[in-house]
Amino acid sequence: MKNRDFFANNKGFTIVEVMVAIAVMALAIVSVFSMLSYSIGGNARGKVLTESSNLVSQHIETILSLPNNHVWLTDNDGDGTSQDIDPNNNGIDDDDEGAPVPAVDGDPDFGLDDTGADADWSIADNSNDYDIFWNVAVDEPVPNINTIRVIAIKRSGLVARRVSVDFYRMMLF
Ligand SMILES: [Ca+2]
Ligand SMILES: [Ca+2]
Ligand SMILES: [Ca+2]
Ligand SMILES: [Ca+2]
Repeated sequence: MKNRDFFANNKGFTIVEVMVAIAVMALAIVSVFSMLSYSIGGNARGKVLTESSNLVSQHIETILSLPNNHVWLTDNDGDGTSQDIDPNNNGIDDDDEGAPVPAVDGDPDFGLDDTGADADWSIADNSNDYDIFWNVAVDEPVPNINTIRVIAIKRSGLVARRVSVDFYRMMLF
């Protein structure tokens, strides 16, 4: 008699109750796990972001300290020069303005966003596992001031991170 009543025993658990309990536990485990991996991901992202921002700042300081005639301050592939020749010379690459402004070379935004072989300049930071690229827009936004965009890209790791910063370099003195 006792054996027959086992599954219907009020003092024990029914199979449905056990299944519900297992489901609730599984849910709890999944949510704890995803909170955990989110926090690990957040930490890694934050670390790489800080790292790449620091590298970009260091490189900007280097560029700012160069003499005006240094080759690193030139538009190496020409896509950052004479790209804003519309009548009002408005600081926007004419390629980004569409009709009726005529296209200049088909490259948007003075080539400032270029990386890899399209970048004006690059250095490999092997010790930190980064590539740093920079591009120069000549006489932008105004004559005798160049806009330079520095881009740091982490090569490998769980999180790909790209940080890019624009700054102006006075070319007169
Ligand atoms: Ca260029
Ligand atoms: Ca323009
Ligand atoms: Ca262009
Ligand atoms: Ca380019």
